[in-house]
Amino acid sequence: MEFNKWMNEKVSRVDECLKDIIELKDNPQKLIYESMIYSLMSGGKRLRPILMLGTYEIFEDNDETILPFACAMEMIHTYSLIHDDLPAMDNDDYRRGRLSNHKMYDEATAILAGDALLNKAFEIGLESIIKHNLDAKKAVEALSVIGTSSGADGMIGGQVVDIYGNEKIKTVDELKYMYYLKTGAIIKSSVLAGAVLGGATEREIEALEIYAEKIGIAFQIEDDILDVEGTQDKIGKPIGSDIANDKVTYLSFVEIEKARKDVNKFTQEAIDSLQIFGEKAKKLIELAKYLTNRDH
Ligand code: GRG
Repeated sequence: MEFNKWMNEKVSRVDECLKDIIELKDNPQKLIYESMIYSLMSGGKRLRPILMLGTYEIFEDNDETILPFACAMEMIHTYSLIHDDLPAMDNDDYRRGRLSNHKMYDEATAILAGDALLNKAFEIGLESIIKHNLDAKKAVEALSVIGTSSGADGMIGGQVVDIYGNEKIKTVDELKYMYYLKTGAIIKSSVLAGAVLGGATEREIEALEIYAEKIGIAFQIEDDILDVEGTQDKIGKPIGSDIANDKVTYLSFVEIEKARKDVNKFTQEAIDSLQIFGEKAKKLIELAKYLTNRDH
């Protein structure tokens, strides 16, 4: 199937699954559901679920049973964006061209919506083991990888380093470490959860680990480039905001032309790591190119 059609089909199925999971009911806590749905259904690209589904496709044809895991990834990502926008963190009034969650609702609701999305992610993953009669060992391993990548030694750790230690970053390797935790870890766990659920061998996991790490760093450098090029306003982030805030980014260490070359280099290394899968990795190859050629 042609790549764009494949992507659109995956996005629709993830959207449908998310809608089924977060159902608006007329009960006293309805507000929390409204707030969760507001951010979950606000035009995210669904990159992490698609990475998981694309990886799983290397091993299995029918991804219906792992859709809840893919949705779990999107819920964790959405929670992180809601909390990242809060006044205590990045203090952003807009996200994806719309009011951020705490501006649309209020801070308490935004904090709780993020918390509820994080809970829901693990709830649906665990529920699906029973509902789809999944291999419990693989499913628990996948959830464990997802949990670690979003916690203190993953995304939350990266956020802490960025908030409290950004100005102390002195080398490109220190910056890459922060980026790996903050952005790369959940990109990697999206790929690895798909691999574990699909029954990948150790050698296959190793190859996919390299793929995920390389696309993660390429994706983040591309984000830094987009920030100075002024295309970030499309997703509601003020143009050049990281630079204006004197934040250390990849462009604090290298010229923009070199940064562009590095994006291409890491993308190519990601693609090269997939050689052992042959034709089966075609979608992951396309995804690597899509992720790092973003004006979307
Ligand atoms: C609050 C625990 C906590 C963590 C926040 C993800 C994050 C950590 C902060 C977001 C800030 C940021 C701009 C990170 C760079 C990675 C990035 C470009 C995220 C946006 O991901 P996309 O492009 O977003 O997949 P969409 O809108 O498509 O879902």
